[in-house]
Amino acid sequence: MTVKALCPILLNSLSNIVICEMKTVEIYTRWWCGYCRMARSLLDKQGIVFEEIDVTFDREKEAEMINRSGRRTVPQIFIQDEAIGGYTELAQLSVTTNLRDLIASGGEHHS
Ligand SMILES: N[C@@H](CCC(=O)N[C@@H](CS)C(=O)NCC(=O)O)C(=O)O
Repeated sequence: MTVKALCPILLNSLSNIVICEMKTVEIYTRWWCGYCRMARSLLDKQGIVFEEIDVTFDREKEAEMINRSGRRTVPQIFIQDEAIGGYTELAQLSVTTNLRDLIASGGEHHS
């Protein structure tokens, strides 16, 4: 799924805001999870909009997370359906890659 969003860094010559497509960012969490808090905070600080899926009391979504990621720990983060990993992997990725560029249309992620 692709979300249409305002891309604030792209302005055309007339200073009109250009609508661009951003990659979907999803994060599976549990409410008590410290790594989830850190992952949300990192994304928030970079101004990245994400969809949070709280699996604390949701066995179906938890099964979906395990099925998609092959992992049982939270958080599990996906960028445009690609499994990024947990907070540790997201933090590492943010050191080597500009996450905002990554999620902007045309951004590439090489793992
Ligand atoms: N290295 C992982 C650590 C994730 C982790 O340990 N998450 C805890 C919650 S904060 C968890 O899911 N624990 C339950 C378990 O290990 O089964 C990351 O950075 O996401």
